[in-house]
Amino acid sequence: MTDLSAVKAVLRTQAIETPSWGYGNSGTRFKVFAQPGVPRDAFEKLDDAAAVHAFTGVAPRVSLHIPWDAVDDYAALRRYAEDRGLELGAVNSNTFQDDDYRIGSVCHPDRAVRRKALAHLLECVDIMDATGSRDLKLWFADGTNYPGQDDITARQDRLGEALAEVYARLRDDQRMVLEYKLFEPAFYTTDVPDWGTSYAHCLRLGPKARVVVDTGHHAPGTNIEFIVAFLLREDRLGAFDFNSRFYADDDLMAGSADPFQLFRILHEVAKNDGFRPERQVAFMLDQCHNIEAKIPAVIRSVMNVQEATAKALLVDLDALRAAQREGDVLAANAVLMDAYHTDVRPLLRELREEQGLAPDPVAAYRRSGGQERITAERVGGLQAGWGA
Ligand code: LRH
Ligand code: MN
Repeated sequence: MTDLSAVKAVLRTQAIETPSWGYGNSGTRFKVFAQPGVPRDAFEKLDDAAAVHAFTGVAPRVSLHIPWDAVDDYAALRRYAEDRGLELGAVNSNTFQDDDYRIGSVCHPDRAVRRKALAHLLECVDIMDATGSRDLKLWFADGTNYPGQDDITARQDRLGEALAEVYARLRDDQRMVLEYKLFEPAFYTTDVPDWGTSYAHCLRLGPKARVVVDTGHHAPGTNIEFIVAFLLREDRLGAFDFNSRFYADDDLMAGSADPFQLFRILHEVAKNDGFRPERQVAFMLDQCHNIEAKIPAVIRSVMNVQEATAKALLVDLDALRAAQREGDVLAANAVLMDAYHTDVRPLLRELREEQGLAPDPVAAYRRSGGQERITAERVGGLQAGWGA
């Protein structure tokens, strides 16, 4: 039988990093819908992230995206965050929104364009020095759309060269986490398309390089928990970008499309001690709230990750391993399904009350009038968004 106080101990220390861009306007190529009360700058995004942390108690860090969150004084941004009980998390580079990057950034055939992209990556490390962030998060839109457009191997050489220069710039307390994605915006080759490519580059670079698993970046039917188990075994799982999808990189609320998959992924994390701080796995959300209100959507997503985590921690590992040893297929599967079918909401409500929080954060936020207040206050100015 699983010890509930041990489960609560892990849940109490859980830290889910929320994306600054999740509070801004976002959309698809068809439309980016503006919503009332959306932040106009990085400081207001931090205010919204602080609201999520205030109601959930487990969202103490915010990921930044440069230049979407560019400010004149990053030390001031850090103080602003700390004054609100927040930490600044991963710094995300952006080499996918400049006309010069039409056929690539660090993989571009033109050395001058590669140098420009590299300069941006190095600037992001300078920003990390000021924000106190540990992780440089790298996702490259780089790829090709047609066979023959460019040389696959040459592009890997260019990528490796840029990553090595960035790696050399990292302090000992800093890391780079390399994100892969099967396709989009490139539709023939993507230069970091899968976990194996990211992992191989990380191995070449060194121990400060790890892989980011974005749950929306795989071919349909991919067993993501296998990738997670493998990377944990190799000590190369750096971070998750949690979201969910029905089709492609839909970036929907984590756990909303496939809560069972999120549970299976977090079961591999729990079973391999991935929640232990010393394993240094960052649990981040990477979502876009194209049609739904942003702050309640992030609160709901944090709760979905909490619920999947609680269920994963409730798996009776002794019973599971006994059934696996005996080759008792049905019994082993039943142990996992028992945990998955456990209603953990009473346990989480109790935990929140013990932490002095309202048992239902979404309802509490609605009652707080926070949404009405920011809608009334944030009038005029340019709403934050992807700027795509
Ligand atoms: C790319 C991605 C990446 C971020 C972006 C907002 O699809 O997952 O993590 O840079 O979304
Ligand atoms: Mn992502």
